[in-house]
Amino acid sequence: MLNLKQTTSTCLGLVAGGTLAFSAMPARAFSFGNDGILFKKDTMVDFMFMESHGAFKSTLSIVKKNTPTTIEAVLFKENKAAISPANDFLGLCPDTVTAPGGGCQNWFTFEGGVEYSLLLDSGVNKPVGTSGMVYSTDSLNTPTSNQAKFSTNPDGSYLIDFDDKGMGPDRDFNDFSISAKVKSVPEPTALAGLALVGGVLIVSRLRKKE
Ligand SMILES: [Ca+2]
Ligand SMILES: [Ca+2]
Ligand SMILES: [Ca+2]
Repeated sequence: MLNLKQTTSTCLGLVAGGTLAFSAMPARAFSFGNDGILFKKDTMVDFMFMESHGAFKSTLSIVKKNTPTTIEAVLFKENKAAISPANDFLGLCPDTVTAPGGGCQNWFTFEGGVEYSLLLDSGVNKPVGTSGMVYSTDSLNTPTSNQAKFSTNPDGSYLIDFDDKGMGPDRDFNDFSISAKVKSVPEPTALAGLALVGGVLIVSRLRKKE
């Protein structure tokens, strides 16, 4: 009987802790989209270059929101503007685009509590003199505009498609495309699962003792 009480209280403690952590968590534990990139804790994100379809020779970097022209890290760089004008200036890795160290993948550890954005710099844009820089965070664009589309893949990773504003804002959102996988952030579903497992454990143990 003593053993049962100990087991039960341990399980209840586990469930209570799990439920508390779950309910204390906001609907989204982090921001990763057009409102900005912000994690509570230091978080690593893996990036993969998909393809580009823009006439410019572009570079994709990470910046802090408060210092949007200071490059924290270059993720991917077009070493040549495109393979050819065919297929809306198709660019592929490693043919025309690579991470700075070569390869088609890169990663960055975002500091917890610091707001970041992705920056696609296409150099001198059209019309000439217009900034060729577009940000994934809408409010950093001048004037404020949406230049990157975030969508979610079935495996939970993100697809990010940029429109570089070149040749006017044609809104094609294919000028530079990457995928991003957020690592080491506990998912609310995992915590809910833990609470559920704990609950099932109690019920089954109580039944065994009956
Ligand atoms: Ca290009
Ligand atoms: Ca475009
Ligand atoms: Ca394009």
